[in-house]
Order: sequence, then structure tokens, then C-alpha cells
Amino acid sequence: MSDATRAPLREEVDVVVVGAGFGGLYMAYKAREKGLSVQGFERGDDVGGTWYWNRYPGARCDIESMQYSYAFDPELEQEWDWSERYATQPEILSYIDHVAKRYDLRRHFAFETAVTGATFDEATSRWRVRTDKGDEVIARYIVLATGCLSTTNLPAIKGIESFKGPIYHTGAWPKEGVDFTGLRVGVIGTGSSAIQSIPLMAEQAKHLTVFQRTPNYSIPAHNRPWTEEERRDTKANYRQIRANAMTKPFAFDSFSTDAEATKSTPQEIRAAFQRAWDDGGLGYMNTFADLLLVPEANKMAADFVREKIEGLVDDPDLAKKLMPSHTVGCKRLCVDTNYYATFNRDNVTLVDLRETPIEEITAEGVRTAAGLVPCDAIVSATGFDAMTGTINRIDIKGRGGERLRDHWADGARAYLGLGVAGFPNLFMITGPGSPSVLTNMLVSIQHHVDWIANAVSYLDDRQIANIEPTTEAENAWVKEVQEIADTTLFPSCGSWYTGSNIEGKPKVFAAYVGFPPYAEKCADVEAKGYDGFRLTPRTQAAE
Ligand code: NA7
Repeated sequence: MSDATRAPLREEVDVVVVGAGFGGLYMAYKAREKGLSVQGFERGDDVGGTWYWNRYPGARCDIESMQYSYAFDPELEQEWDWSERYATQPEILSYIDHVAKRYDLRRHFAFETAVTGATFDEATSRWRVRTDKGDEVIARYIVLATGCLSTTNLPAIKGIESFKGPIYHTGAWPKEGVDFTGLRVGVIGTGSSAIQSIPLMAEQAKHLTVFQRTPNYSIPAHNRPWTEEERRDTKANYRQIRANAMTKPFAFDSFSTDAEATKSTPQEIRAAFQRAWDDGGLGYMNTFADLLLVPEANKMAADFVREKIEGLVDDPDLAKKLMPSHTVGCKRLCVDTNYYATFNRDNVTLVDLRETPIEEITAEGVRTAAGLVPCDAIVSATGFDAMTGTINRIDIKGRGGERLRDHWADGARAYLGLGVAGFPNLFMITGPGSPSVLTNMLVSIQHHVDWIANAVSYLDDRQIANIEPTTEAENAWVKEVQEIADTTLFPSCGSWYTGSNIEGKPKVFAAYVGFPPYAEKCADVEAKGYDGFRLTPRTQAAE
């Protein structure tokens, strides 16, 4: 921790902010700017959120760093220099540290303090917020800036507790790092975290065994340092770049096209995919306008990556095992440096769990149907209880003592991903049913924080005690989110987008597809005096 200490707690505040990642820090900044008092809580011992916890080797953002940054202060944009196209976790964390210092934001947070419960008191229109340190704070508003991917998922594999070596989860990586030199390492999972870390762990470990349940599509990052000229150009055009991002479905200013693969010639299709592959990164999803809408177009994108895998992996049988068969994009597309080629190394083995499933973990290693793979250390790159996991861990009680986790028993329900019926004055940043993880998170986070801050000003100006979505608005929104997702190929396979990576979790597609219409809807709701929300004047609230 740099200069963070457990600041003296405020017992009664306007806003409690849960989480000190990108969302929580900006919320604290914005609330303070509006003259509101803030008490923040963060379970880590410092700021950073996702970038505090995910310190595994190779951890990088898969959105280009110049755009994965705050836009609220042009001076901040001008003074910060991103070194690479895709910033590393340490660089992003140092940016967050810079922001926290520059705007003196740490003082609003109590660190190493997890919020355990929050109860809405209908008589006073106040939230009573409790922590694992025994704190109790009264607040007019509670803002959950808890992140979409912040509760790790450690699979309940038989015998896992008997393993005699260390088990590291990529999402809770030791601060001091891990040295795998001379060790036999087993990695479980082949999602984004595994795909980023496997090439680097393979360079260090004596032997690396990758346990793959589902192969994934990965596009080369073609990461490189930014040139001075690129930095200068971006800084000169930042306003335009930010404005462009707001008009793009994924809130990221990049190449887009109206061309459809299903209406293009084979030559055009090849050339377009090759261009996207050479350019690298998530832009591959934008190659054709029908890529995420029409199975035939999607298959072309999939075939192209499969062909690349064939070219990158020397052993044809191994290449086949690494080829995914699901829809491109239904599981988040990965971005890598050297992933597929890493399997050409002599010290790397792939275990295809579809052929030989894991039976148990023993003291010595991982036993599959084909026998024991001895391991000195295991890396669990097994993802997160995404979107709702962290919020559901908090015992949140709204009107009539209703628990939020009960309200969500059949899947998350929220109006605009911002508020929940029966839970007045509670806001979520990038909550379920908002574009969140399908976008450049920095754009979505700032959009939400600005919206929430405006809402609070509106309410205070009009002496309004409570704001909460109506049940009708919430129901209609949940329906709309699903209907829009169903017009795309996103829900066409099991993923953390739908909750199917967690046993027993209800299957609901948890993100709104398309940033611009969403932002328009939020603006419209605001312009109409918070249409779809019930506002209760202070004079009536306590009656
Ligand atoms: P992901 O994308 O959820 O990947 C988790 C991986 O772990 C995935 O390959 C899973 O296979 C695998 N997994 C999960 N449980 C098991 C068990 N029990 N046995 C074997 N394999 C398992 O998490 P990441 O951390 O990689 O990425 C999360 C996001 O963070 C990423 O999309 C970026 O936005 C940043 P499955 O596909 O379920 O068969």
C-alpha cells in the first residue's frame, strides 16, 4: 500500500461507495464535486479493483490503453503517457494510483474493509451499512462499485484441499508475484486470464500442463510501444476519440463497417479477416456487421481463426484440440501474445478434459481419466462469479426487509442496470442489464457515475427522499435486455455472460447489447424526470 491508511470513518454520510476500483474512485470524486459527503469501503488494502487483484503474469487490458482511461479531466489525459498499445496490469495500477493521489481520493475510503450488509430503513429513508470490521455507517445513498468480475470462482474439484503445493487463482494473485522456476505447474482453464498468462508461465516453469475444458478463440494483440507521434495525435484528438467511442456498440473508437460477410465475396471476406488479424485485438469482432448476428457469418470468422491455429501449432492433432467450435464472441474473445505457438514448446502439454476429464486433485497433482499429472503448483484460471457474485455476497435488505439476493433468485433484475425495484436510493455502477462487460468499461463506468451524480442533484434540488425503479419498468427492462440479446449470437453458448459457468446460477444474459441505444435511453429517462423510477418527496417519505 502506498499512502493508504484506514481513514477515520464518517458515521453519517450522503453516499456510501462500495469498492475503490475505477468506478468507486470516480464516484467518490464526482460525489465530492457535487458537495456530497462520502464514505467508501474497499476490501483490498489499496485502490485498483480488478487491477489490484489480477496480478498474474501477462495480465493486460484487452482494450487499448489510450481509450481505457478516464475522460473526465482533459488535464489528466494530457499529463499521462501510456507506454504500450495494451497496458500491463502494473501500468494500469500505477495510473489508478496517480489518479487517487492527484485528486486525493484515498481519504474517502476505509481499506481492508468489506461491506457485509446494508439495510434500508423506510422510516428515515437511510441505508444502514455494515462492514466486517464492525463499522456501521448511515447513508442516504449506497453505490455499489463492486465490479463485474470480482468474486473468484474456485471449482469444487474433488480433493482440491488435499493438494500439498500452492493453488493460485489468477484473480487473487499474490502481490509479491510467484516464481515458477524449476516447477511443474498445472493450469486449469483456458479463458482470457489463462491465455494471457500461459506463454509467460511456460517460459519460467520446468513443465506446464494446461487442462483445457473448452478451447477458446484468441486474436493476436500485436502489442507494441506507442510512438511519440501516436501519443501526440491521440492527445490532440482526445475529445473526438471519446465522442466517437460513445457512438460505437462496444463504446470503443475503432474500425467499423456496414459490410456483411454474408453479402461479400470469398476474396473480400478473407482480406477483411486477414486485415483484422494483422491489426490484432478485439476489433476482430467488428470485421463484418453480421458477424454477431448471423451464424453463417460467424462461422466464417471462426473458420478463419481455426485455420490460423492450424498454421501456428506444429502438431496437427494438438492444433485440432486447440480449435474452438462454439460461436465466436459468445464467450469473450481473447487477445494474446504468443498463445497458440506456446504449445510448440517441449515443456508444455495440453490435456483435453473433454477426452480425459479431471477426476480429482490429490496431494501430488491433478488426476484425470488418463492418470495423474504431478504438479508442484496449480494455477486456477477458472474465472469469476461474474456480474452478480459480489453483490449477492452482501446482505442487502430493501423495502419490507426483502433481500436483494432473493429478488434475484431467478436471475438478476435491475432497471437500466442502475437500480432495483424495492431498493430505494441504491445504485449500481455497470450493474446487470447495462452494457458493462460488452463495452470499454471506462466509458460505461463514467457514463453511470455521471448519470447517478446528476440523479442525486436532481433529487436534492427537489427535496426528494427516495428514488427507485417501478416494478413495471424493471420487468420491461429485463425483458428488453433478453430480447435484444436474443437477436444476437451472444447467448448461443454457456459463458459467464449468462452465468452458466457457476453451478446452480440462474441462466440470464446479464448485459445490454449496444452502448449507443442504451445511453440514449438513459438520457431520455433523465430528461423525462427519471421515467420508470418512482420518486417520493421528503414530505411523504416517512408517512
Ligand atoms: P473465464 O473466461 O471465465 O475462463 C475460465 C476458464 O476456466 C474457462 O476456460 C473455463 O472452461 C475454465 N474452467 C472453469 N471451471 C473449470 C473446471 N471445473 N474445470 C476445468 N476448467 C474449468 O475467466 P478468465 O479469468 O479467463 O477471464 C474473465 C474475464 O476477465 C475475461 O473475459 C476478460 O474480460 C477479463 P469452460 O469455458 O467453462 O468450459
